[in-house]
Amino acid sequence: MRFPDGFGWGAATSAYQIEGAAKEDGRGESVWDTFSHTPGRIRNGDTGDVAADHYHRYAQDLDLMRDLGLRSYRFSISWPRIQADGSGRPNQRGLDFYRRLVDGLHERDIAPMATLFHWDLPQALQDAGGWENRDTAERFAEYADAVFHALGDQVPVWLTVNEPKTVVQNGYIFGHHAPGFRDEDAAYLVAHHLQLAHGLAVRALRASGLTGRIGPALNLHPCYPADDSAEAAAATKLHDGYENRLYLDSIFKGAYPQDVLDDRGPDSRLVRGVRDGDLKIISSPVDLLAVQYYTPIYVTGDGSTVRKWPTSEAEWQQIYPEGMYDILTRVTRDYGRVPITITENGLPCPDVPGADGNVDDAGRVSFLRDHFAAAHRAIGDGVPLESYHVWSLLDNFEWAEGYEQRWGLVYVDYASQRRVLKRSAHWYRDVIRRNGL
Ligand code: GCO
Repeated sequence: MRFPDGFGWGAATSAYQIEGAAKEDGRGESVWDTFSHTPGRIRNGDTGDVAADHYHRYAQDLDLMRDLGLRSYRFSISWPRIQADGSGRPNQRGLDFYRRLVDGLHERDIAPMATLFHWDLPQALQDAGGWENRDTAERFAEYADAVFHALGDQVPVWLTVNEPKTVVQNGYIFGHHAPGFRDEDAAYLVAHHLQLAHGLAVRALRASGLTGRIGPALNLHPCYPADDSAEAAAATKLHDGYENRLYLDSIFKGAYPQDVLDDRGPDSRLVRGVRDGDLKIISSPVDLLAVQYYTPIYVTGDGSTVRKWPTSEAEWQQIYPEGMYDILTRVTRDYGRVPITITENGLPCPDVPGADGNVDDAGRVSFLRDHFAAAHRAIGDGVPLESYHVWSLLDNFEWAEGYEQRWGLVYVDYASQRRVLKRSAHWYRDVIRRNGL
């Protein structure tokens, strides 16, 4: 099974999950600093203060990437490193770190792919209303502009907002991610402002005169009816609206899905918050779509969800490689042949080094093999998929789960910060070398 020549095999991380160095070189606080330091929010009271200490060990981590043969590395830029309180003159020391990282990638022939926002909103902006405040989208465009000017000559691909849906659902509906609210009406206004931020960043890149490509990073969930009833079919359609079309239709069709708007109602903060011209901004043409696929969703007639497949250590994740094929082909069918990159796919495994020091994550190898095969089949059926980033390069801070779940190709011994290539990393290196399975 061979992939197209030049296929971009890669791995992904995000700033708060790996960097540590929470107080260094002028970095300000983000909502995740606040949230993780709030007792009871994170498993075992873990925080990202040190994480995988990547801020100090990035050179060694770059060497690991080279040893793996990665062709692409997707990372995120920490907004509070660039603007400690979310506005004003950029912090040169923060920019310098990413400059060193990007230069180091080029020296090793690895293409950088930079995400502008992976959830670490400067706390000062949260104090001013966060994503409920429309002004935050404007602040984001200014921050993006500063980053484009500092790094744009060396970064070929930009991703705007990582998984807006997760901020909406986990941050504002369920409350188990920062900022930890439970306010559904606010949540969908937040969705709009995150989308607006995305569109304004796309425009800022175009206005900069730089040649880089840019797109959104969306976690998409194929939704299936849990049974054959008409009720389940109808509930699945609306569920798909909330999970997928709310973000895809706005960006690629310039309109929010009517069924979701109707379901929110005319008095909702979402419907009242959309101003003339907003959808024009949100649907500013993008160069690519980044898809993150982890799990399918099965919907019953009453709109609740059920599981059909075994889960990983993450109880929300059912292992279903066909879902990868379904979501990729569906996006191409419904939204046209925009180039696609997979920016996340992976699973947590119970990774423990054996007596010989090796980490035998056989489950990750078979998971990745099956998902690569599904992606390959989608390419064969016409999906313009150009790259694939495994989540994650390193074990890291898995948000509310702290350090308990290990998602990396590379094991991190947090006490010593020693890195060990897991069996899956060795296997992946061979996949990349052969450009296939
Ligand atoms: C994301 C993801 C990552 C997670 C991964 C495993 O939004 O990009 O949430 O940050 O660590 O998806 O849950």
